[in-house]
Amino acid sequence: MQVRTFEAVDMKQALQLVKKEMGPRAVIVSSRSVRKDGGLFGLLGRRVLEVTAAADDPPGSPDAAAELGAPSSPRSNLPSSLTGGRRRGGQVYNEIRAVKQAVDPVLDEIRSIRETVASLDPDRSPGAEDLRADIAQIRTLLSSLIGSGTISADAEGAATQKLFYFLLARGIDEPLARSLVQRVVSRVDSGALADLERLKLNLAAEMRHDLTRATRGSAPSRVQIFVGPTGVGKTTTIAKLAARAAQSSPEGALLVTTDVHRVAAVEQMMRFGEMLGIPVEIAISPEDLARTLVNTERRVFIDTAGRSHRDPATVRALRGLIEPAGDAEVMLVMSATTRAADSREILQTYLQLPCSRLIMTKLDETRVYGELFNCVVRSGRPLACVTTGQSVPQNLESLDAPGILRKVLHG
Ligand SMILES: Nc1nc2c(ncn2[C@@H]2O[C@H](COP(=O)(O)OP(=O)(O)OP(=O)(O)O)[C@@H](O)[C@H]2O)c(=O)[nH]1
Ligand SMILES: [Mg+2]
Repeated sequence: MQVRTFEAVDMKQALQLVKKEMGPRAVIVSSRSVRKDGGLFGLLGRRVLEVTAAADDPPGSPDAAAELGAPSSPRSNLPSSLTGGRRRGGQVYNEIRAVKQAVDPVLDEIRSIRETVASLDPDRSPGAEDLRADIAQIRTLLSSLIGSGTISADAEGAATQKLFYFLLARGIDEPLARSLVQRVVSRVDSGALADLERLKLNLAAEMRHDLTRATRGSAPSRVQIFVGPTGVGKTTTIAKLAARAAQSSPEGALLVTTDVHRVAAVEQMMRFGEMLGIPVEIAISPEDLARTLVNTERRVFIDTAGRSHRDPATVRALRGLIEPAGDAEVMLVMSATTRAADSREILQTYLQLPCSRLIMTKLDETRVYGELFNCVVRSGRPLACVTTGQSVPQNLESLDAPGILRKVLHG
C-alpha cells in the first residue's frame, strides 16, 4: 500500500494529480486546506489544498507480491535458474500475474459452463426448484379456495389461477400475488369468480388501496441524503434532482458527495456539477458533512457510496452520515430491474435507516414493472420519482399511485 500527499489549488486539480500518479483506483484518505510559504507563522502564505491518497502497490512490487501470496524473497523461494536478484524476482512475479490474468477468464468460462450443465439436470436446477415451489403454492391456494367452498375447480378456479399467473408475469412478488388473489376472491360475489375481467377490476382496486397506504417516513426537508445498493443510479439521479431544484428554488442547489473513497466517484460528481452549474462540496467525514450543512442555505443533495445490503457494516456506516445531516430526508434508491427476492433483502437492510421515500431507477431497462408495487407495498414508503434513462437532467418522472398501477398492470 502506498500513501502519498499532493498539493493543489483545488480538488479538481488534486484529483487529476492523484489519478495521474496513483491510478484511478486510488482512494482519498484526507484533504485539508493549508497556508504555504508565509512568514509571520504562515499567516501570510497562499492557501493550498493538501490531499492524501492511498493505493495498492503497483503489480510486481515486493509488497504487492507478498500481499498476493507471491514469495516475499524471490531469491530464497524460486528455482535458482529464476533468481536473478530483486529485479528478476519482479519479472517472474509479472509473468505469473500475466499467466493468471490469461487463465482467470477461462476458469470463469468453465464455472459458467458447469452451472449451465447443472441447470440441465432437473433435480439440481434452482429454476426447477422455484417452479416446483410455485406449482405447490398454486395448488395450495386453489385447494384452500375450493376447500372453503368459495369456488369450484372449474371455470372459476381457472379464472383465479389466471389472475395469479397474470400477477406473477407482471413481476409481482409471489407472496404479495397470493395475498392479492385471496383478497379479490373473498371480496367479489360468486357470480364474478369465473369472469377474469371482473376479477382484474377488483384486483386493481385492491392494489390501489395498498399503494395509497404508503406514507412518507419524515417531513419534507431542504436537505436530502441518498442511500442504496451499488450502481443503482444514485449519483445520476441526484444530479437530475439538483438540476430541477436549481431551476425552481430561489436559494439554489448544492451537491455534496461523501463518496470520497474512489477518485472516479468524486470526479463523476464534479463533472455533473460543472455541467449543471451547481457547486459541489466534498465531505470527507461526518464532521465535515455537518460543517458543510451549517454553512449553506441551499437545497442540499448528499450522495453516499453504494453499499451492498449484505455487508454488515452498511447500516452502521450510513447511520454515521445520516446523524450529522440532522433532519435530512433519507431517500432510498433502488433499481426496477432488481429481482424480487433481492429487493426484499435490500429493503430489510436499508429500512433499518429512517428512509422516508423511494426512488426507482432504470425503468427503461425492463418491461416488467412489478418491482414498483413490490417495493412501495413492502416498504410502506411512497415513490418520490422514477428514472427512465441515463440522460441528465432528463429522464426523471414522478408517478402517483394510479400511475404506478397503470405501469404495473399494463406496461
Ligand atoms: N438505463 C439507465 N441507466 C441509468 C439510469 N440511472 C443511472 N443509470 C446508469 O447507471 C450507471 C450507474 O449510475 P450511478 O449514478 O453511478 O450509480 P450509483 O448508484 O451512484 O453507483 P455507486 O456510487 O457506484 O454505488 C451509470 O452508467 C448511469 O448512467 C436509468 O434510469 N436508466
Ligand atoms: Mg455514485
